[in-house]
Amino acid sequence: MDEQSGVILDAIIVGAGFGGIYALHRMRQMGLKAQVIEAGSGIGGTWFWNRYPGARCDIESMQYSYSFSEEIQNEWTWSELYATQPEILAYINFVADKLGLRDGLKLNTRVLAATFDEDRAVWTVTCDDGSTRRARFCVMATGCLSIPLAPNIPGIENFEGPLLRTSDWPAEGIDLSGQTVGIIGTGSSGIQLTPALAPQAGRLVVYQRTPNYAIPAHNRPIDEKYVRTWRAQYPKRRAAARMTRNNTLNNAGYRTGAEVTEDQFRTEMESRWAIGGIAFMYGFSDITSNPETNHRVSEFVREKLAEKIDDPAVAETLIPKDYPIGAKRICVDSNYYETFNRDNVELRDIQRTPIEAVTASGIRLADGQEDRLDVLVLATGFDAMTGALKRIDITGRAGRKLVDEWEAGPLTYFGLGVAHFPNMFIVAGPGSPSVFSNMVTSAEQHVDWICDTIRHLDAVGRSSIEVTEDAQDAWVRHVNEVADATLMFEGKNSWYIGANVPGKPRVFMPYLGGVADYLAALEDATRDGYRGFQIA
Ligand code: NA7
Repeated sequence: MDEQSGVILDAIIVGAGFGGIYALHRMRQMGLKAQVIEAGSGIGGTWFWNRYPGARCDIESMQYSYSFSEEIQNEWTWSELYATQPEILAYINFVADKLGLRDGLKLNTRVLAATFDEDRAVWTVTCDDGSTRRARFCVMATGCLSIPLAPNIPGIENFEGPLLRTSDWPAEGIDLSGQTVGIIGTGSSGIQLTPALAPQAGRLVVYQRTPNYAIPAHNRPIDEKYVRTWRAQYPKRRAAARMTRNNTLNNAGYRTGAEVTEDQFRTEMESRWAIGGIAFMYGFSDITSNPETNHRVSEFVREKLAEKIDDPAVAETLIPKDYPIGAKRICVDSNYYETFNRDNVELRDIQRTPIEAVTASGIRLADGQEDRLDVLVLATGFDAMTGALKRIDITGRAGRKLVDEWEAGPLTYFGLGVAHFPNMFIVAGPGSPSVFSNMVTSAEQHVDWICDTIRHLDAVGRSSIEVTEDAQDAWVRHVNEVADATLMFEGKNSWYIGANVPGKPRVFMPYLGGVADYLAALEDATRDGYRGFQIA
């Protein structure tokens, strides 16, 4: 679709990740005129940009995939338990082609501003190529981890070698054979990248500020029998996943830590450790809310990690000790800790001995030690959840700016809409289960609700829907109350609470009440005449 001068679209969808692609499909099915605008030169969102070696999803591929089409579920065959970034990117491209969506995508175009015209109930969206488009609805499918952080590390601009970022790794790849490579950052990205680069690099130096807990993935190829079983059970399993806390089948335990004996506790932990992955965190119902249960689980993991690391001094630095497991986003690893047993890999504890400066040829630490590096990689994280939305100049009713409304933290109703911003929807945004769930199915659920809502408005001959301030205040209070009853504020520099970004308000952003209860509450409000929304 080309420039739409004079034409008012039904919807502009910002972002061509899983949410945006599904939104375009659903809207076209409904006969609506919609267009996706995407900054990247291809679709896939997170999976388009984060192409670093080792990048992989940590939700199982049979679950981290669209559920809306049986045909797609049966046609696409995943090759591994946890899909690699290239495979996920190939999958979303396969879906876009199969559904014939290409002509609804405007790539290489960044949305700079979106302004609501109250008199006509129309959004005007302005892009970085100077073009503008108008639409009745604006769907922000902008992603939760799409704005990389530019870390404030002194002298970084002086480094003369290649400076790479995990969040926009060169699409053509880069040969690092024999090079001395420094990696700053040991979150999920650093934890996946380190074991992937170590065999290739001549020497790898990893700069760790906060140690992370990672559960082994035990990734493996999946065979035909496994795929057949899943396909036969898909409807039942997808329905069961919707009834969980995170849209994922994790075989969640219903007992609290206090309800089990020490033997039962160990048996449960050992069996989950042997299976691996995020399901480990669902062994007991109160791991992230009860300090005692959490302490037992954290201790168990610390013991397991210590067994993997040969050098006790390295183990001392690598194993987290002073914050509860799960309070920082849990990582899933393949040989991360073991990689530090290699002769060509070194760990620097920059919490104890900070980076003094990046120099032209490497990194100098506060104790004067200097590492000469050929290549420096930043795996330093994102301005999560609110970053992408706050970078668009969004103006709602009466000239209100989203950046101002969200100055003290994101305000939403169900994570779907914001008071004073009529006809603007967010997909898997703050205030919804979002990053605490399977993002693909959560995006589908949001898009379904948005499309059903547009259908409802059209059916009753109304042109706008807007969250009321009262409903928003009550929802935000509820989101905070649920988070306050957990250990989530104790994670060191956690992006869940904005603590990884200097100056960002410390607010727990995703909704922790669980997908099943969330969907039930949303359905209840919707059935009750869109309670909490004003329709005009
Ligand atoms: P994360 O999890 O935010 O990790 C970023 C890492 O970078 C983390 O270890 C940070 O240490 C470190 N960091 C950030 N800024 C600095 C500076 N200035 N100096 C030194 N170290 C720094 O991002 P990821 O990309 O790994 O993962 C994001 C999500 O993607 C992940 O949670 C999954 O959901 C998938 P810190 O912990 O702040 O001390």
